[in-house]
Amino acid sequence: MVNTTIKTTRSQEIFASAQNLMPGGVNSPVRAFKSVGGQPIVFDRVNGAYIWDVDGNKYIDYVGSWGPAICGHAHPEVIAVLHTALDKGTSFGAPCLLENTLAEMVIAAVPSIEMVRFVNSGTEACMAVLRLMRAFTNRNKIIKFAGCYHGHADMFLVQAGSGVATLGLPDSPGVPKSSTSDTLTAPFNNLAAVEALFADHRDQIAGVILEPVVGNAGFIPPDDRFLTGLRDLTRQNGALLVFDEVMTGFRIAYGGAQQKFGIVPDLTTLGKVIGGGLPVGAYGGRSEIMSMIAPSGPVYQAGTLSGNPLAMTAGIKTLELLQKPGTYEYLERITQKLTQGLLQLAQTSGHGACGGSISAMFGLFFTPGPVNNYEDAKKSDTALFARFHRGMLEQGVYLAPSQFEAGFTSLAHTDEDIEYTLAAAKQVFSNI
Ligand code: KE4
Repeated sequence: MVNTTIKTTRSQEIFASAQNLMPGGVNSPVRAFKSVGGQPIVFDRVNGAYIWDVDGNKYIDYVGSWGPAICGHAHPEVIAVLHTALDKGTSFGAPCLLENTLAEMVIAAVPSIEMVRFVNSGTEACMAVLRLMRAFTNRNKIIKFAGCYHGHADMFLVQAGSGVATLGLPDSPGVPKSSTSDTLTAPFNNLAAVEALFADHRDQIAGVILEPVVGNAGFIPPDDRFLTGLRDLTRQNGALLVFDEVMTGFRIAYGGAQQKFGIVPDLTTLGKVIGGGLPVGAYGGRSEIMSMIAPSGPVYQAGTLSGNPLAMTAGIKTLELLQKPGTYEYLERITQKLTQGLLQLAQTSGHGACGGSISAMFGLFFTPGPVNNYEDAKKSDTALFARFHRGMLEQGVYLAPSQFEAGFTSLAHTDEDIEYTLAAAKQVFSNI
């Protein structure tokens, strides 16, 4: 499996024609390798910890479809139940028992969730939760954190204005100022900045939304008092605390980051893992808040394929597999082994690096660090990261194609896979 120079002829052909068919040749920007350069890889199939490209190259996969593949790709038990479900049709557009079953599992697992609504993506979940926050508090402003990603809805596509206490400025063409003017931004892990925003906008802030462990600026865990501090500040100011656990849900722990850190938000968004690789999102929280959602309440949200029987089926089986004893201990062990090994190799080869892992989520920054927020993360040597990414690809290891993404392991990754990855990294670090 050791690739010295991977053959990418077929990838190049397919990607060249893709560029004439879809913007940038992709259906999601990060897949185009823009931040690591070089030929994007076109893939053909996945299984367990591995992914194969259209030229037949095999890679150990640490992207895992950006989170859903926590049990390993194409888990035989997930595939089997999907085959059975398929014979009953692909979509009902009407209530089905599977929605009850997955809802009961999510409610039983996630401390903040008494009632849940399924949608089709994390973006949809975050859009809906924002509307709900505003309706429940009758306030319009929200606080998010620089570097945190909550999907591509207008209200979240902001950059902090000059300083950190000003209103959000659109971060993309097509996003009107009116959509972002109520979005305030603060640095992650900075309680004082949040306190200042509450003081400057007293009684106007509906809530605070964050990735409790950041994965979209690279991997940035919360400081010890940060989550507790946000819980206190939101309560003191009559605002809601929202954990966007689309990435961390059922990955950091079975009950998500909120179970791991013992902080119960008012609302939670989910996605990825709970659909077992099929399109899914969800938002949930206290019944008092969720009952405002149509048709039980006035806050409108809807979706043709929400609660889709195939996504529900894959999600149910995935969560059943994750309930097995020893799951999270295994994920913690192999991910620590990987991350600590990579850090040690980077440092002994003279590259400044920092990073870490929690359960099956990890990250590595090419900067001495520490990295406590997005500003720190941006000090990373992204050119070095790009050379590392390409080198590892040549060695048959597929890492997320951006310094500002997290890495994902699965129950299918073995000690041998980790040891192979570390041997490959040793070789790559010596060459870059
Ligand atoms: P989706 O709309 O992509 O299902 O979810 C949006 C979202 C919301 N919240 C968090 C914390 C997320 O991580 C995401 C999506 N994550 C990215 C990974 N950086 C998806 C990969 C992509 O955009 O292609």
